[in-house]
Amino acid sequence: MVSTTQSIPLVFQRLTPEEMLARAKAFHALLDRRRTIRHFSDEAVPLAVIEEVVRAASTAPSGAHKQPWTFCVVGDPELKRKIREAAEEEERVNYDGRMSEEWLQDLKPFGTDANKPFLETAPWLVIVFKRAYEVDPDGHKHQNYYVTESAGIATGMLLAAAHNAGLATLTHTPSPMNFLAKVLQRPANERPFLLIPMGYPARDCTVPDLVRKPLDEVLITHL
Ligand code: IYR
Repeated sequence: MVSTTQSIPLVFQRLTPEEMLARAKAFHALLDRRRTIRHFSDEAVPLAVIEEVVRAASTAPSGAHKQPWTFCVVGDPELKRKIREAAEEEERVNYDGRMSEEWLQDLKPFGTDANKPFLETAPWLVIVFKRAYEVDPDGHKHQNYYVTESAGIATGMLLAAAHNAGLATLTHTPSPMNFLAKVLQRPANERPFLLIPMGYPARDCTVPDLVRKPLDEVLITHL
């Protein structure tokens, strides 16, 4: 028999058009102040804040509500050191020939290189794993659906929640990322998706003077 979930009344706050527009504008203004940073302060951030941020991310919609994600939160200096070492090893190969000339040129404005001190400086590293499938204790496997889309949405919500909580982030992809599953001893069904250092910006933190695409470049309206 197909199991069903009991339906309950939706809790939904209906807003006036004026409230909708005001809130949409305020939310855009909030998100527009989010910047990826690469210079973190080593100041401590309460774990309780990170936990709430992960809780917010984990409200994301997902294929068949399988919630195919695991968030590893790392504050242990020894683990952070291991992660930095492994990431820098991969990045040295990337910068020394695995990335194309065009790619290296495209990265010039960001001043990135194979050194990743932020992996030790930031008080917290949040590593998002996508769960390719589920495994019962008896070894029986179950499918997950739209795993990449689901993990991507959850990660977007994680970044927004962190920013809203007053934390800065970096979406880091030290590819290939398999070393993260090894260092963090994750099971075979979990695949590293993104590594996100979280914390306060360093006092002298600067960011590239980027311009976001205007609405008419990203929006096509069919009336
Ligand atoms: N993973 C490398 C390279 C890198 C790639 C992209 I695309 C970026 O937007 C930034 C960096 C690194 O972290 O240096």
